[in-house]
Amino acid sequence: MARILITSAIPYINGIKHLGNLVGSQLPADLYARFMRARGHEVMFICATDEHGTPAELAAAKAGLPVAEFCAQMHEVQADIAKGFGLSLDHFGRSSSARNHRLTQHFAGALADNGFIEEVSEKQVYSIDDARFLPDRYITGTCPNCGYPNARGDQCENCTKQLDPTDLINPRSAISGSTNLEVRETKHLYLRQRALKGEIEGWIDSKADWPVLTTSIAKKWLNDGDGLQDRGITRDLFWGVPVMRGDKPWPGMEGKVFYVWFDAPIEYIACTAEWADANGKTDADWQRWWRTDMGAADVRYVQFMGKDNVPFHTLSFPATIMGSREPWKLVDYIKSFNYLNYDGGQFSTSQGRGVFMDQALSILPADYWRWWLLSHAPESSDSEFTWENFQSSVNKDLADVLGNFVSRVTKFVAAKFGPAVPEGGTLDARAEALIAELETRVRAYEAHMEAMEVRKAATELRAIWVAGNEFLQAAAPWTAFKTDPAAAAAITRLSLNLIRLYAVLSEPFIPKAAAQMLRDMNTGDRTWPGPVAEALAVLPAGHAFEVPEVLFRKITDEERADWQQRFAGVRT
Ligand code: B3M
Ligand code: ZN
Repeated sequence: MARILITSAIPYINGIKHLGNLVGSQLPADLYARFMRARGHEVMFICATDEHGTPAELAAAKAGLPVAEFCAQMHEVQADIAKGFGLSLDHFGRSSSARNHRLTQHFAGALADNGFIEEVSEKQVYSIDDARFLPDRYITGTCPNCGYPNARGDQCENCTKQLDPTDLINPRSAISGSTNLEVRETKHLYLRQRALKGEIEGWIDSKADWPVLTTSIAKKWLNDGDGLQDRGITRDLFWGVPVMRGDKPWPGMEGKVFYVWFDAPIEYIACTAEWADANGKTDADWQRWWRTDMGAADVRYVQFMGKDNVPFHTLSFPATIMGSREPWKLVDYIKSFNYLNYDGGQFSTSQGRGVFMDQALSILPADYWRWWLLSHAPESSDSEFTWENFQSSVNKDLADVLGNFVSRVTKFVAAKFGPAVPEGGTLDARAEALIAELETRVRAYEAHMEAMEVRKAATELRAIWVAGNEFLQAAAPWTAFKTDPAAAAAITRLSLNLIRLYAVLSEPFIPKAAAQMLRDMNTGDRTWPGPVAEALAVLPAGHAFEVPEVLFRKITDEERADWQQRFAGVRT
């Protein structure tokens, strides 16, 4: 049994995430966590809301709420939605927690003690009309790298380049739109990432097994001309973790806060401490996940995120950890994702374009979305959500293949034999061939899941469902029953066992349907299959079951057209 630490990029508090965000972080992380638990490993699956920085302040101002109150409310909203999607988090924390305040200040202190912090007097954009500095997202303008006209002061969402507000061409205030800006002197702390470049590079080079998407982005920002820059880790903002050197005041830094991207990844650690606090555990209980001197040396740590978050996780956060010279766990594997597009354009939070998590759940149960999103995960390239594709995948894979199999088998057996696993007969050559095929497919499915090849895993799972359906069609127990009821009994005994096996295998993708299938099969046996022949003999003759209600319903053309229209515009 291994110990596996899984973190998903922590969603900003400023609004409800769209399906593109979900499929690039929380959802595949959940898939992996569920699979690893099913295999008997000890899993810690962590996510939180990212509550600091300009996005939080701007959104709170828009909502007319004090920022702390806005964050508390939005955290609850996001926690409910996460639950609605079946995300099996061990803890959903908050980056504004006391734990994260202390830990962030601790890291800054350790970095300073080791000479990796520099105080820099720098020029920041000041808005005369707004009477304040405009860090990060308080300012927008044209990206100097790619020319995108709506780049934010911290990063261009078009080309993923990390920016400084003074880099922007034609800058304007995000609060007032004012261009009445000037550059003023202000003092900030810089993390000397450049001094750690060799170490970071050596570490990235040692990760030969990382996905190309992850390493290519990391190397790009490491080596491109102005590659790894020292970065400001403090801001002139009101909301955030106050700048302290450990638990001591930091002279000259009064009234400033740490930059959101400095404290956000530290929340992965702090959140695990929040988990311990919330569950009556000790510090040693969370430290065994994070401190290599406390047992974390044999933890495997996997992160999930969209490609725009890769630079921070391959360069900045590792620099924080390495520069602390303390034995914190570094990530072992980073699974990153491309973008999911929406119906011929982009999903966009700022523009309210696409389907958002709450809206999705209001029209269909989570499993429908989970299946489509995961089976179309943007792994090797961007992928696209269209309503036609969504309708046809759900109707074919879930309703026609899996749902139909379950319903045909259970209804037939209940009608002809009564609602229990039938007795008699032996497996024929066709059944043996099915078992052999499933043996190969189940092992392939496991391998794809281990490797976090999400689409390949989904394809294999679908093939596993299809194999059962084709077997049932060819074996035709309804025909056999007329002449040879024992043969029909053997076929359906195998098929009822297949339902249980499907529930176990499918649980990481469609947990609610899987739970219903197990309930209907009247079993709590969710043992991951060893040899398939054994897994298909778990439910013995005489074992009672229930005929399920419809597992998956079909999406009608009218619904599709209706939703297509309803979600064509912009969310207000
Ligand atoms: N909050 C990005 C986002 O919500 C950002 C990730 C932080 S991971 C430490 O899209
Ligand atoms: Zn750009």
